[in-house]
Amino acid sequence: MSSSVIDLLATEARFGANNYAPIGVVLSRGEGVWVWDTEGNRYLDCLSAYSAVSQGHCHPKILAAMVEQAHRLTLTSRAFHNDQLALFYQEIAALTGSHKVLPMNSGAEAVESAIKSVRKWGYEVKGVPDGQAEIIVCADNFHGRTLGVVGFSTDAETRGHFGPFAPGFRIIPFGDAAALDAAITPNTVAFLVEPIQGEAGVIIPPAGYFTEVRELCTANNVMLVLDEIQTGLGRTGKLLAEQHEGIEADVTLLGKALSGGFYPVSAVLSNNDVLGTLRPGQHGSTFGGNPLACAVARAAMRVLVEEGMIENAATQGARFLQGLKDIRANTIRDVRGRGLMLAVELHPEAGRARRYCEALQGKGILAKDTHEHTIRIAPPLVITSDQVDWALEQFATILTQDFS
Ligand code: IF1
Repeated sequence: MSSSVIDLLATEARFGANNYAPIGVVLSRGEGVWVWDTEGNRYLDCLSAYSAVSQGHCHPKILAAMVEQAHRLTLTSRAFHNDQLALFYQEIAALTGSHKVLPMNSGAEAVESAIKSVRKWGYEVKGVPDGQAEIIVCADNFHGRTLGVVGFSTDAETRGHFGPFAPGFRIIPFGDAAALDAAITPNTVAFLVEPIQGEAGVIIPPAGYFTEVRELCTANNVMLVLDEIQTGLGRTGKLLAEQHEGIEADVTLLGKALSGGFYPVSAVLSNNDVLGTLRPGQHGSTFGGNPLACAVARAAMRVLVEEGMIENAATQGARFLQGLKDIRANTIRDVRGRGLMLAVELHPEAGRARRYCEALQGKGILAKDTHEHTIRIAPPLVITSDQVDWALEQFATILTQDFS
């Protein structure tokens, strides 16, 4: 590492809150699936900023839309209309089939907004007594970092010493429809769940789980809220992960790739009832729905469809998954994934996943460990067969080494 890079790291360490432990690479440029560090080394990005850069780094059409809009108008607040918001609504509704849209910024804000909305729906439409609304969530969930959200996390690091927390949440095991059935009460307003649990290690629920979940929610007048912030917009090889299950959520949360990584843009999508309960003055955001965000999101959605990225995620995801399964290495305990949301779980004796990610860095691949023993793999959806094959060679080399 050059002295200037060492200076950057030292300055970060000196002034920054110490809430991250990044891999030791300082990135300064990106294009498509590639990123470059300050020394000019190139890496295949197998994290895509936790799936936010699905369209590839610095996609030229999203960039052009952003620059063009930034020259004209960036922020008006919602005190006035802007000429991008209606077009954003129209296009996201057409893409997803949703009826109502609430634009926010971060993913966690979308989750918070959904919680507020389903509670309000519960009181005003379902008839739950005031203050009694219950929301069911799953163990090992990840829905963001705000106080409301970490309050129903089951991860000690995520929630430890941040309390006291808001009441009104019940936690059940993921993938267990009987547990949902047992947890629903007359005061249950919603079931909030990830279609595939990302942070938990890319956990795919048993086949048929979501069909049963959908039936239980419908039968009990409970809103099914799918957090598709990570799984949505093509990541799993379909526009929405719910399509693999043949179901439709009542409320869908999108974020991350909604802007192609240019800017924080999130959205709550719902049927008419849930977002219909919000009246002027009851919810909002200075930046939510701003013209720059809308222009960026419109371009990000357009290229996803026009450039066949969703189909490519299905095709290359299947190739990547099969290639990982074909690697014969006794370090590997399990390989799983859907589309380009993949994970390799290592045997605990094989050593920590972090070591493997550092070794991958040496081979020109950036990937991120999760939960000690799992390597998460989520490249941009524009990855080609040749790039997948090259990545697989690097994975094979690293996984057949022993870092224990
Ligand atoms: C970090 C994980 C990924 C999410 C789902 C909401 C949010 C996220 C399903 C909140 C965010 C991120 C945040 C990031 C780490 C990351 C993550 F490892 F923690 F689980 F992606 F896999 N719902 N996930 O995955 O969205 O407010 O961040 O925009 O550094 O905390 P946000």
